[in-house]
Amino acid sequence: MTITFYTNPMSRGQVARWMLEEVDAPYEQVLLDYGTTMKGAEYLAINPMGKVPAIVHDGHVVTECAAICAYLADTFPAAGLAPTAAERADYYRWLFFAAGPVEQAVTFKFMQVPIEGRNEMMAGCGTYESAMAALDGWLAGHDYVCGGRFTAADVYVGAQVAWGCSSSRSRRRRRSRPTAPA
Ligand SMILES: N[C@@H](CCC(=O)N[C@@H](CS)C(=O)NCC(=O)O)C(=O)O
Repeated sequence: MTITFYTNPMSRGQVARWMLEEVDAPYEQVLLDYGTTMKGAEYLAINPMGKVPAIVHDGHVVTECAAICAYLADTFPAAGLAPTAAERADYYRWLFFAAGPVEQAVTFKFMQVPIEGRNEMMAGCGTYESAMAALDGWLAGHDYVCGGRFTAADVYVGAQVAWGCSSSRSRRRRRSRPTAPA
């Protein structure tokens, strides 16, 4: 059954698109605009957050990039991107770590919200440095997120790393941009 893929080309929807292509799923895309169709009643009935991406497959809605990656890996097993039983621990551990702590840490850093003092205990990501060190420590010793082969976790974790790198590059570019004369 064809998947309906709701997205905007300038969004995390590109992660879902990458995964749709990896599993070779039949899909049709619906492009939504920020602030208008993305917040319209029709789309809010699919994703009440009014955010992309979302997919609808066989009457089921899946939102959240990491969930979409895992769902597609499970639903299209011929692509071989779902974990085996032996790979599952590392797969879920780092998939959820990237969707939670890594995403939070990068977002706080991009927004220049410091996590200091006792807040570090409350914030699930700890500090940016601790979250990055944990991921870096794992990837330094492993070519893939789990099991020595490419899985859906590599799509998602890889996309999060690429997004983090591009966020910090665009922040540096914004900082170095000359200010317009008053
Ligand atoms: N946790 C969601 C985040 C989705 C998200 O924030 N998408 C942004 C685009 S990258 C969005 O749709 N923003 C539109 C808005 O909030 O109005 C995921 O991983 O899919």
